[in-house]
Amino acid sequence: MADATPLDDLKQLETQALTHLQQCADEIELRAWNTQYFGDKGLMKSAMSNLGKIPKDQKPAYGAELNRIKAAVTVAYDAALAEAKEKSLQISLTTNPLDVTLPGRTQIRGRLHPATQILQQVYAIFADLGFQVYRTREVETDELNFELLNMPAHHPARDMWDTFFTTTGAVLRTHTSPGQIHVMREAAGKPIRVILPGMCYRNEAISTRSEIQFYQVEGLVVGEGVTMADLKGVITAFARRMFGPERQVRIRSSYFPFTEPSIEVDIDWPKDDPNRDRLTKGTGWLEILGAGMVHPNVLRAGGYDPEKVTGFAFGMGPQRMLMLKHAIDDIRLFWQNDLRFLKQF
Ligand code: FA5
Repeated sequence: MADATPLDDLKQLETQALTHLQQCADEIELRAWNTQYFGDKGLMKSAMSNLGKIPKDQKPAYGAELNRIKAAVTVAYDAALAEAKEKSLQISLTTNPLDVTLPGRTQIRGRLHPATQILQQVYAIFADLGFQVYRTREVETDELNFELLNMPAHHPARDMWDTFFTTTGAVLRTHTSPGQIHVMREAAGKPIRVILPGMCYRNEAISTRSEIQFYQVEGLVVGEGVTMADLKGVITAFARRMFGPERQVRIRSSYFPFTEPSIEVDIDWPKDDPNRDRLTKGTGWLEILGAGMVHPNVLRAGGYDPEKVTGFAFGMGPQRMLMLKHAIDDIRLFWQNDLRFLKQF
């Protein structure tokens, strides 16, 4: 048998490449095939570099045949690759069908926490009544939280507020009332009409109506001739705007060491709510605020002369107000961060 000629070798390379190509099952195998034949160290490349060793008279025929084979094999490869891609597309469409007619997923938008929303409503109403917002600190001294509010050490009224103390003897404010002293000292004798919103802390039993951490909004008005009638007017105007004219407001006399006389204000719980009795302990009313005429000792502590000016103050619970507005049956829902609750506002 005669020795294989260089042209025979090329023919054999073509047959081998095409047979190999047919055996490739998918795109990955096809790409490997491509590297094996057309890569830098591939078989087609080495056939090219053989050209130098071919006897001169056979070179043109060898070159022409090599070009023909390269073209033919490339066409076959491109066809096989296109077919493999189509096949994998069909597989992904049938195993993972995409229904473009389905409605899109709705984007969940962020929103303000209900406690923030009610605070903003409170600010808006008081802004219309001419009140400015003033912020004061959450960690207070015993002096500010109690003493200057007419509660010296051992005053029994301190028991009205179960207090968290820090390791250095400071207190987490139990109410926003110490802000009254800060404002008066800063206003230095000028008339005052402000609200002071902020977080308060009490070491007390948690219940459906009381949390250990809750918002209050303090109000303070100081000036010449400020009377209890002004306090009543502001509170009822506020309640009308917040709850609507049909809801009832009840004003009761009460006691706070820093006001004299003192009152508390209740709003009637929604009448059609089945939880009404439980949440109002059978009374039908829920307390939203304490208030009164600023005690002369407190005016003096703030640098004002009680012979010349008078004032009123109030401290309200915005979360209690939101409970009343929407018949929310448990104040603990506010800080549980359950999206089912939060999404309703
Ligand atoms: C006070 O804290 C007084 N500083 C209010 C005050 C200010 C009186 C100025 C006079 C002059 P009281 O403890 O009642 O009072 O709280 C006032 C309001 O805060 C309550 O009516 C209630 O709405 C809210 N509140 C009180 N304790 C809690 C609590 N644990 N959880 C949620 N809200 C509360």
